[in-house]
Amino acid sequence: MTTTRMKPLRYSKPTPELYELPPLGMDSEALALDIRRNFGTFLGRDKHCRSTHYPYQALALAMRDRLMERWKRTRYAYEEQDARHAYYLSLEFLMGRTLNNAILNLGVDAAMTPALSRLGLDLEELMDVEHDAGLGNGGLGRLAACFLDSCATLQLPVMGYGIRYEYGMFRQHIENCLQVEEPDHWLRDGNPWELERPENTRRVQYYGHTEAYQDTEGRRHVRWVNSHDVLAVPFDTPIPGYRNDTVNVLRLWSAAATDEFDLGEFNAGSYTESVASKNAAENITMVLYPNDTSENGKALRLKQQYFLASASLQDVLTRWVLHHGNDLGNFAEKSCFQLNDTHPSCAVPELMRLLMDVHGMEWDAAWAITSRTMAYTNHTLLPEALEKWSVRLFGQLLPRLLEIIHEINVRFLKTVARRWPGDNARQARMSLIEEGSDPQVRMAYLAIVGSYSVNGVAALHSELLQQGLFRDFFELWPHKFNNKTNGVTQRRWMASANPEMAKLITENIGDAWIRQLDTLSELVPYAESSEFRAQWQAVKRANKVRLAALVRHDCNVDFDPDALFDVQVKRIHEYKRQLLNILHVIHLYARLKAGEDARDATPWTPRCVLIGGKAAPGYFIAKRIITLVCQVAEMINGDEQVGGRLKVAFLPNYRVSAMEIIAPGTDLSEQISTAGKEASGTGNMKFMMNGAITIGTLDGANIEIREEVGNENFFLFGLTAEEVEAARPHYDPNALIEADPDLKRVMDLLESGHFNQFAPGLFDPIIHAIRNPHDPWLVAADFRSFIDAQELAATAYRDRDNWARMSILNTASSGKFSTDRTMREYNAEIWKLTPVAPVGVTER
Ligand code: 26Q
Repeated sequence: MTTTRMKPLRYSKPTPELYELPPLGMDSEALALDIRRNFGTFLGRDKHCRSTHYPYQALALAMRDRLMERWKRTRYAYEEQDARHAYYLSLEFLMGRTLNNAILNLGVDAAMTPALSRLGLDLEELMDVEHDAGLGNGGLGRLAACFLDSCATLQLPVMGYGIRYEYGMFRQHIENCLQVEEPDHWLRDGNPWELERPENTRRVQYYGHTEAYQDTEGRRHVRWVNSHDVLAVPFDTPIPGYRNDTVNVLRLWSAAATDEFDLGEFNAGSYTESVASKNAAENITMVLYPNDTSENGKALRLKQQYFLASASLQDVLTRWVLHHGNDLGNFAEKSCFQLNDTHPSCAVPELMRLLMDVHGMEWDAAWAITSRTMAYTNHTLLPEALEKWSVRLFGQLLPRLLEIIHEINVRFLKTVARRWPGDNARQARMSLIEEGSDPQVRMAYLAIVGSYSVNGVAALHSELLQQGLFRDFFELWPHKFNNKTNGVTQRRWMASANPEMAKLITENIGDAWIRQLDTLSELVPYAESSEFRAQWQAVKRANKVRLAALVRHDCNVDFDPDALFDVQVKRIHEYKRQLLNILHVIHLYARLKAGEDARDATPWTPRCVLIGGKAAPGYFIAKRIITLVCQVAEMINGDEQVGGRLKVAFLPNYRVSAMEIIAPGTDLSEQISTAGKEASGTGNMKFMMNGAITIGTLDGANIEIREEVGNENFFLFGLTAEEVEAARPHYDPNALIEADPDLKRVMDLLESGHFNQFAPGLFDPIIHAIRNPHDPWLVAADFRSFIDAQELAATAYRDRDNWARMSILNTASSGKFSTDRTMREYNAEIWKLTPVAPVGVTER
C-alpha cells in the first residue's frame, strides 16, 4: 500500500565496488582537499565567491561524508547482532547547530585548524552561518537532543523519531518593548546534515470510518476505509558518538500528498484546485506549535501527533518484517518505545491497530506486545498542562484509534473494579475518558495504562507524581513508577561551548570527564590552589567578555565584565517567576535611588542582570512580563544616578546557540520557580557545569544540584513544595506587602506608573497578579527570602577568590548531571539494551 516514487532495480546487479569505499582521510591534507572539492566542484563556486555560505557548506559536507561511512557500519553492526533497539518518540528535537558537534565527535578538531588556515577560512565565522535547528520549545526538546548524543556515545542502539517542521520555533524580536514573532524558515538555505530517504515513505490515514468484516476462516476483523491519506517521507540526520565510530540516526518525517490526492480531484475536472489541495496534506508538518504547555483542541496538533506515531511504528514494523519475517512473537524482546511526554501517546492505540488490523493478531496478543514495549516520561506537574483531546474530534479524525481506546478503557476499568470493588468514584477518576458535556480523552492516563514504565525527570518530580497527579495509578501499579533525573551533554555544554575551560580542566585532570563526567570530582582539591583559582577566573572573565559582546550586539546595553553577571534564560512562564527576578531588580534600583548603598557598611556590588526567553504567542501575561523587563531596563540603564552600578537587559530570541555563549559567561544562575512546579530544569545544569553558582528554590533538579555541591555553595531561598501547599489557604500577599518596607517600596514604584509613564495601567495585570490571594505562584511569599539570598550572593561576589572556589566546586560537583548517567539509568532500568560497537574501525 505504501506509495513510492522509486522503481526497484531489475537489470542492474550492484557489486560491492559500488557501495564500498576506502575510508576517508582524517588528517588536515585530506580534510582540506575535500573542502576544496566540495567548494569548487559539487557547489561550483570559485574565486569570486564572497559569501560565507559556500565555505560553510563545503566544510559541512566534508564532515557529513565522514559521518556517512560510520553510519553504515553502525547499522551493519546492529543488524549483525540483531540488537534490541529503543525508539525515542518525540514531537520535539531541539538540536541547535551541528557543525562543531560533528567536528568534535569525529575527533578532527586538531586537524581542522591547519586545514582551514591553509584555505584562509575562520571556523568561528563558518559555524555562525548555520541556522539553529529549532525544532523544539525548550527543555523537553533540548533534552531529547542531549539524549541522542549520549546514546551514541554509549553505543546504544537508539533511534530518534520526530517531525521535520518546515518552520521551527519562531524568531523573537522586541519592538517597543513588545515581543514580535517571525517565522523561522530554517531550511531556506538548505540543510547539509539531512538525507532524504523517499524509498522509506509511509502512509498515514485520517478521517473515514471503520467497518467490520470476516476473513475466509470466519475471523472478525476491522478495517479503516474511506480515509484521507497522507504520505510520511523520512529525512535522516546522523548522530555521532564521541570518537567511537558509532553514528545513530534521527529520523524526521515530512508530510507529502499522495498521488491519488490529485487524481481523484483531477477526474472531477478541477486540476488547479486539486494541486492546491495538496497543501492540506503538506500543512501537517509545516509548523511547530510554540506552546510549552498543552494548548487544547487544535486538530492540526493531533494530526501531527498521530502522524509521528503512525509513521514511526509502521517504519519499525516494516523493518522488522524485512529482517525477521511476519512472526512478531519476538517483537517485544527486541524493541521498546520511549514516549517523550504524552505528545506521541497515540502510539499506544496505533501499535494495537497495526498489530491487529494489519498483522492479524488477536487483542490479547497485541496488548501483550504493546504494554511490554511502551514507556512514558512525564515532564510536568501542572495539572492544567495534562493533555486532553475531545472525544468528538478524536473520533472524527482517528475513528479506528478511538474505538481501540474505548476497548482499552473497558478492559482497564475492569481491572480497577476488581482491585477496588464498588469504588465508582475511583473508576470515574481513573477512566481514560473524562465525562462531561464535551467528553475528553486523557492522554496521560492512556500512556500510563499502555506502558510498562512511567518516569518523572527529577527526584522531587517523580515523588510528587506518585503522591499527587498519578496517585491512583501508583497505588494500582507501584512497580511501573520510577525516577530518571535529567542531565545535559557535557560534549556540547562544556567541551564545545566553553573550550577555554575545557582546556584548563584537561590540562590538570586529563580528558576522561568528556566521557565520564563524574571524574570532574578530581577538580575538588584544585579549588584550594590559588594559582588554579586565578586561571579559572581568567577563563570566566574571557567568557564574560564574549557574553558582553553578545549583549552589546543584541540588546545595545553595555555589561562590564567585572560586574556580577546574574542570568535567567528560559521560556517565559508565571511559574518560573521572571517576575520575582524583576522585583529584585526594582528593589536594587530603589536602593540606589535612595542612596542606601552609600549609607551601608558594605560597598555596592555592581551587577548586570540578563533575562531572556520566548513567551507563547497567546500567553498574555507572559508577554506583559517581557514588556516590564524591557521598560525597567530602559529606565535603569539610562539613569545617571545608577551610574552603571546596575545594568539590565532583555536578550531577544533566546535559543540553543545563544545559550552556548551565555552559560560560560554567567556567575549567578537564577532557578527561582515556585517549589513543586518545575519538573526538573536543565538550564540549571548547564550553568552549574560552566561554573555558575545557583540562586534557587528547592524545586526540580535544584534539590539534587544543591545536594551534590553542598549547601555552602548554593544560594537557597523560598518555601518548600510542602510549605507552598500549606500556605495557599491563608495566603495574604497584601499583608506581606504592608509588612515588608522593601516589598512595599517596590510595589509603590510599580504602582506609581514610574516604569510606564506613557502607558497608564500597562502593568495593572501584573500588579493584580502579585496582589491576588489566589496567586498560584506565591510571588510575594518568597520575596523577602529571595532578596536576602541575593544580598548574600552580592556580598559573596566581593570576595572574588572565594567566589572562584565556589565556582570550581560547582563544576567539580556537576558529574551527576550528564545525560550519559541519565541514559545509563534508562538503559539499566527501562530499555535493557546491549551496547554494540561497529566493526572495521575507520581511519582517524
Ligand atoms: C502539548 C500539546 C499541544 C501543544 C503543545 C504541547 C506542549 C509542547 C511542549 C506541551 C509541553 C511542551 C514542553 C514542555 C517542557 O519543555 N517541559 C520541561 O521539560 C524539561 C525536560 O524534562 C524539564 O526540565 C522542565 O522542568 C519542563 O518544564
